[in-house]
Amino acid sequence: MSRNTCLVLFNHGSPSALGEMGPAGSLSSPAPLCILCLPGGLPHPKGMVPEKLPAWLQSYAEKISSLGAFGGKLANHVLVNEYLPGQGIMPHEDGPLYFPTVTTISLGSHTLLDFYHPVSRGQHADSEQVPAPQTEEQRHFLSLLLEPRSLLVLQEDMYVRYLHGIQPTTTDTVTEKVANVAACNTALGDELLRGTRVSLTIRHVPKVLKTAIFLGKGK
Ligand SMILES: O=C(O)CCC(=O)C(=O)O
Repeated sequence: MSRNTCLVLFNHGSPSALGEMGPAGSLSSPAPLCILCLPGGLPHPKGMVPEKLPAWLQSYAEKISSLGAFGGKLANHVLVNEYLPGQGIMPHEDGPLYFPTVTTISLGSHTLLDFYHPVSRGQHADSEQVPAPQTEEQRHFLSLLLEPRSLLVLQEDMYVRYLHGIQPTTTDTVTEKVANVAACNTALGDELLRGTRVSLTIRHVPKVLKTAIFLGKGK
């Protein structure tokens, strides 16, 4: 295994690239376990240290890139998360370090990916900006059912304007908020029991360093 490969090392959380996401969870938290992140860790604002993907991941990266998902560029970053039933990921945005398209292959179980309006800013009479009181439920406006062996391509407004997250639950109810029911093997009102899900989040990081030697130099 190369230096930048992390295997079963950390729970998904914390990095500054992830907009409104909360702090890193402990291993007992309802956050997924990151079982593989290539190159290791999240991209650095100064640029990502490039690393060859293993052949099995490279083939998915190439297939998805050939669909034009990354504006003609090749995917160069893959995050593999494992979610046990009851685990989810807090509403977050993926941030500006990635090409603004995220592609996700779901394996094992289904899940519901929920979309949220960002916390809106209310305007005071003295023009001071204050967060409007909104619950997460009020901000949740749409969900997508991600079936096993499906590929999700998320871009444009769904990437840049809204937050996405997965509820830490063991059962999902198919409600009218699930926008892709017609395309799925399910019906309104169904209760779907979650199993273990592994997601491959495949992205393109535009800012890539030529060599690791630049990291840590200067400001
Ligand atoms: O596992 C998923 O499907 C979502 C992962 C995600 O939102 C992320 O890595 O930013």
